[in-house]
Amino acid sequence: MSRSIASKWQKAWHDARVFEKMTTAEDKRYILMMFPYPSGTLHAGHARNYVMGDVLARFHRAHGRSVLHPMGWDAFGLPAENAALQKGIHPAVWTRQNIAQMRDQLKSLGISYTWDAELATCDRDYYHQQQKIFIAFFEAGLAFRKASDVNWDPVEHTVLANEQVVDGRGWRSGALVEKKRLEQWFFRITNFSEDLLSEIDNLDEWPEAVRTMQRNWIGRSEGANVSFAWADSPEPPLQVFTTRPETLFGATFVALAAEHPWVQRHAKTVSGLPDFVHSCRQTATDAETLATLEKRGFFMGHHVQHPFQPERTIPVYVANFVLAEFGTGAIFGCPAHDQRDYDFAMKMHLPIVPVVFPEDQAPTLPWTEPHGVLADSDFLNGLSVMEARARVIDALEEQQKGERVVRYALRDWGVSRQRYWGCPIPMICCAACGWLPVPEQDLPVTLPEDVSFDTPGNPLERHATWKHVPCPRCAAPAERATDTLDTFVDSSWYFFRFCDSKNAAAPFDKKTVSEWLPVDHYIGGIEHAVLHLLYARFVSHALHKIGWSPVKEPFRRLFTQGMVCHETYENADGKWVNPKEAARLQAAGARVTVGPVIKMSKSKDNVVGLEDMAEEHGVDALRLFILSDSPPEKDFEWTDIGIRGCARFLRGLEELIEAVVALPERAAPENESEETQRALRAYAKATQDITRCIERLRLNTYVSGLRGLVRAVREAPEAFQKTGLALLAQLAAPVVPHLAEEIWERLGHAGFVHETPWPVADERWLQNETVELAFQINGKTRAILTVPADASEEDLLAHADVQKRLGEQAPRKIIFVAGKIFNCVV
Ligand code: ANZ
Ligand code: ZN
Repeated sequence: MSRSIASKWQKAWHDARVFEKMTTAEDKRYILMMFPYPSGTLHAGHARNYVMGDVLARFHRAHGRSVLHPMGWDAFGLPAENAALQKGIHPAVWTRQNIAQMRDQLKSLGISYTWDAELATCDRDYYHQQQKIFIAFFEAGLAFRKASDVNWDPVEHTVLANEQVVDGRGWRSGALVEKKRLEQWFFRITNFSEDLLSEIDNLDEWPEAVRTMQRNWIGRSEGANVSFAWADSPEPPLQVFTTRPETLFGATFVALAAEHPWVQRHAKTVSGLPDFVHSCRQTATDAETLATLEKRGFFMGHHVQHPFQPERTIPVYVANFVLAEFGTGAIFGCPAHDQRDYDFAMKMHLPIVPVVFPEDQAPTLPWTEPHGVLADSDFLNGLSVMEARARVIDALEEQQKGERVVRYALRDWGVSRQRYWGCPIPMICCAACGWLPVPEQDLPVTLPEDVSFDTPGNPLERHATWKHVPCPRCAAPAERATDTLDTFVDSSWYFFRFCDSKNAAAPFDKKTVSEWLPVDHYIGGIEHAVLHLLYARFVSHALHKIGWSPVKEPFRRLFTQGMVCHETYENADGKWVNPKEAARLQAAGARVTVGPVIKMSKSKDNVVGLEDMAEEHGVDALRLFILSDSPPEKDFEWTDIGIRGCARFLRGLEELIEAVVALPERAAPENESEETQRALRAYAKATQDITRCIERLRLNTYVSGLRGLVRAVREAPEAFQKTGLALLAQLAAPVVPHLAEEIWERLGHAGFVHETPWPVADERWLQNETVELAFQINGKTRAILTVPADASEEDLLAHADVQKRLGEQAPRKIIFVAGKIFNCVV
């Protein structure tokens, strides 16, 4: 039955436009899944995510709430360009094909999307509006140009993202990557560091792990800027940033970044320096490389004075581990208390002066823990690290030799990409007038179609005519930006657009989005805990700042689902083979080694095709299975036995339906027998439990609740089986929607089960319900009590068995888990 009923009901819902109605009732739910990259096929990981969202959407609709449950495509990005390169298909064609295919797959899963709101970030309408946002940011000073170091592939003449640098080499050319200074577009996310950090406190429906990751990424630290006067030059003092100012008396050198202005000024006058500076540039800029880098330095021949001991002079170096873009681009080195400084001092034979001593253990070098007692530190002697830190900063401020600074690790967001398949940056550069936005009437700046991908570099830069335009102000020949926006920009405002996706005049209307935002349930993978979520939060904050958005924080509740995993298989030659092939080989008696259960991935060939599964077992079985067994936040193991089990359960249910539907109509008996009462109690209880499970996203428990209800229907007196099945249809509709409609229709009900209100448990049957409870004294079970489900602590203490066993003893503490244990500690 399953296969044919799926398409039957999908068509019926579609024709009746059951899920498109976006009337905004008072009570709304905006249910959003992180939208996918259209890579071509849906895998089981996607399916789990989308089925979860669908359960919520259907559940809330049944409560009479307006539900926005949209789907779209994060459609720009590099894979499309790679496909173009490898297969000679235009990125747009490749992307559109994939979208069509994945849309069909989602539709065949019966997910109740508000398809009216569908969008793809590569739609002209979408990036048109995004260009307006860019210009608004530019006008508000939130988009700006800055020179920064990039990874440069000297063979392909192109900038590489950090993830395109593999072992210090370009991923495609294999050439050693160089550091290159390039002017690019940035978003000023650092203006919002403080706000983005403090608002995390209010995101109390986000997983704690994600909140911590966001806090760490923003990385607030308090420290000091310290001035070091030159011992041998009248130039203004050198500014140094430190987070450990209390170690100042342990300073034995000062080091500058190769790009530090002072170094640049002196480069010509110091022999050997230009070569050293040049050699510093030949390394990638990613953090790992810098941490593990072999430390190298160049003595500048100059000294500075210690701020509190002017007679003490300190040598100044240029060092390859000092970053130009962090702090002031200069440090004081304290080898006794910092690993990098220690490595550097060992290499350069510099003194190591310990000033912090751990209290209850022998000091090791370097001692990098920020606790202990200060010594050999003048007025700081005897103070703890924290006391000394406050004292030394006060002294620096009093003597005007430094000041307290709050720093954030967060850097401004570089949004330029030297790529074709992205949103063109709507800016024009005129030699006389500088950078100007493309005038509104000339938007959108569209991508030219006649481009080739067979030569390295940026096709937009190479295109014969595209970049040449007149200056919008003086009409002189000028050039447009040939960079496109980082695709993270596309995905950082799509949830605004979904609320108002047809708006041709603006990215969105403030009033319209205020009816829907914030998103009530945002569901996606933990891999987006930092970048995507932080960028999306930033864009909301920025849009709020310029008055466009009604909210600062876009996502009220965040849920990160676990991964879908599968066994891995190796054939006799040690090659990964997919589960289907493995089964075939095993059946043929060939050797197959079963490997660990890991996240489904193409590289390990352990992905199961959704279409095969739906074909073989039915869509509803697939939907039911993917939510069963493990809680949604945990990883889920896809097994053949599991999906077969679900398919068998649904076949059993179909048989039950046939039998019940065939029963003659009979009036319910007047008096309620023991059996009847048991059935009605089970129905009421299932209603209550299932409702709670869905509200709390305990979807695996929801599935077991449905199994329990089917059992209750089987055991119910015949006169109550139809009522039971009707209830089942309603309660099961969110997860097995096609079968639910089928049951509803077979029972002779008109309309869609999806348009009936969510059932409410009959209080009468809940009150009489009893549960079994282990009564313990000091953790030892003394009796199993049968008590009303809503019995309170007091009720239990008054229970005859409890009284008898406790006797004179009064419990000191009571541990009470309703429906499970009642433990009295005496
Ligand atoms: C002196 C000192 C003594 C430091 C000590 C640490 C330990 P975190 O804490 O990771 O935020 N630093 C400052 N500017 C730098 C730059 N441009 N490039 C490389 N390193 C730089 O890093 C702050 C510490 O990193 C600062 O505190 C500084 O070294 C170094 F026992 O100052 B510290
Ligand atoms: Zn001009």
